[in-house]
Amino acid sequence: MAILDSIDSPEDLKRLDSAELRALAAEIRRKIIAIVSRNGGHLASNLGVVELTLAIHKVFESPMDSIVWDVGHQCYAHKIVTGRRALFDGIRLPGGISGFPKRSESVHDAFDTGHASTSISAALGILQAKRLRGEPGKAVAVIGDGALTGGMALEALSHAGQLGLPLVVILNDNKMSISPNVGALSRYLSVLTTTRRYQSFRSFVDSIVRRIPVIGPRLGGMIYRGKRAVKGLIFKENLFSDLGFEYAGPIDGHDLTAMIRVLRDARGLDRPVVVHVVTRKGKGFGLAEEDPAAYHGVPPQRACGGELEPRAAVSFTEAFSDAMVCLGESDPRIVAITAAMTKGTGLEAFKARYPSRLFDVGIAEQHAVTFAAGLASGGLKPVVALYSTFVQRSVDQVFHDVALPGLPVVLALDRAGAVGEDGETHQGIYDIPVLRAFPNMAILAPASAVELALCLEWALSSGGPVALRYPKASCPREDEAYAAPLVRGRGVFVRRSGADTLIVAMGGLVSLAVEASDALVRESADRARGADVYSLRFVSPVDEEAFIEAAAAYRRILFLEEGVAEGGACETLALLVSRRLPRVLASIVGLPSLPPAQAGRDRLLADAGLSPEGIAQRVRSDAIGAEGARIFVFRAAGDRP
Ligand SMILES: Cc1ncc(C[n+]2csc(CCOP(=O)(O)OP(=O)(O)O)c2C)c(N)n1
Repeated sequence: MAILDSIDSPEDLKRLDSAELRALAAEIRRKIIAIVSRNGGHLASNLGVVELTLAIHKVFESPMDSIVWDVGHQCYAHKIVTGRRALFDGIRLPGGISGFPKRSESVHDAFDTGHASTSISAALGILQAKRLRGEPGKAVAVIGDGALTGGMALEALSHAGQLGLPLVVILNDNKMSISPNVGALSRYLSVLTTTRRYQSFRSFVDSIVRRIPVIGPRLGGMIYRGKRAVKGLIFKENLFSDLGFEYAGPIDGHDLTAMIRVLRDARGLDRPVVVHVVTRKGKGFGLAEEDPAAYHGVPPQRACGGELEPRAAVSFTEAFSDAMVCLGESDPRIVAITAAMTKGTGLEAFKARYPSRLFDVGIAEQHAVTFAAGLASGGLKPVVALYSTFVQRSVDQVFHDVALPGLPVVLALDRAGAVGEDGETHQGIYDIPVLRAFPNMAILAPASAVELALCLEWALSSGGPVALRYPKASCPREDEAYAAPLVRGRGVFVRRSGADTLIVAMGGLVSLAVEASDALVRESADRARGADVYSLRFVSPVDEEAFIEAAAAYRRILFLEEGVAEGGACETLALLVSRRLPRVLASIVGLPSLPPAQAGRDRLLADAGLSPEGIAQRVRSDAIGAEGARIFVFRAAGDRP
């Protein structure tokens, strides 16, 4: 019988010896590889922390001790040993367990994560709460060297050093973010890990300094300061000890015995401690060890033993990538900024072509945006490529440093709209309500590869702040309308045949509306029963007069919002229609504020009524606006009332 079959809770690990734990680690790795190959998910990060997870659960007493996983993408072994072994098969599938920690899923998931660099703040808060409530237990933050580059992590280290609570920070250092880690902090960690001799020398000096006698409080204070000065002279600095942490490491993160020993010591301390663990991303799976970036996240059904899946049509990300390389050629002022997502945002080609004009700032979206604002003030044309969900980190920077002063910064927001299996933390559905409220900000939503390139070109020459948002999807077949020159605030008709109904769509929804419209044309010879399609192009600002002129000929307007329905751009346009064209019935279909967890993009869209069939059905059923209200927002199942 496999050892894993007997692990129903972390308690079951306590009775295993080192050899059994090692065997268990191998079993867990096999399970992760098998399930991730089928369901998709974060492979390399999870394979790297199997021993670390077992050591943590061997030493700490979860749930009394709270373990917070930063980002949370590396929690698979944790899920497997905390009572979710059987459920693991359904990870990331609709109705299955999440690929990230969820308090609603298990008492062992101390905090919900998904976005990086929150673990130290959260674990510190949890520990402080335990202390104030007189509850027992420790708190552990497990943070990668990538996530440590985020400003929040550094803010939290500073606060933890001040509070002095016995927080355990486990730094999982694999030298990788998604791609190789960047920045001076990463370089600093390398110095700590590469100079192992420094460590033994340090403990030697520590033991000598400790032997200096302490006599009386005043003298003691002097000697303490003296000790620090002696150590300071010899070691120059250790960032963590200078911030008030004990520092243990670097430890081989695949050596269970060593880790268990050090973590036991760390658990016994009454001060904050950083345990620096060195792991290998992708450990135990050759392809992932060789190319951890390619196996950071893998799509469902990718054969982990072999080749990558052949690519279908060009994706919006690839279209952005091509457009950046092309426009970069003609204007050397164009520079690109990414927050640890060179690959995900499609900037690898730009980096290869113009290496000095690509800035990977680490997982530091806030800095990325203000750095770009600085570049723009200095006369360059910065494009900050982020996922829509991660621009949320830098909302104030977008407002204060870009929008308000009207600086020409382009935000290229990938994964806008419904996002698949990563779940609710990664949805790209909130950027429109947030960004459209800001002054001077234009928001563009291209419907195709050609239109994306036009939009980027327009954005770079507009002289003001522009967000360009596009989905994680394949680009549709081109249409003449997509290639029409851009005019500020104006959209274009993509289908126009004199139907009764106008579908007003944006970005990735335009081609779905076109499919719906074409299907309606095929099924009825009566043109009036079909639907024309208008692509907004500009989510904001909208040229109201031009829009009213376009809308005036219709009896009904169906707005499709590629984001949350409420607070979106369509709501404002529907109000405009009700004011200016009172006989026209308007309704809005958009995404709910909390879409179902971890369903694929197509399923999320279909659930919300945004599939081509759903859109066509809405037109056919004549339900648009029929409920008696002038503006009707269709609610999807699961949306809040
Ligand atoms: C705020 C934020 N920005 C970007 C990401 C995307 N992201 C997910 S994992 C990851 C790299 C994390 O690196 P590290 O913390 O070192 O963990 P590893 O995968 O190497 O174990 C990034 C950039 C994110 N989750 N949150």
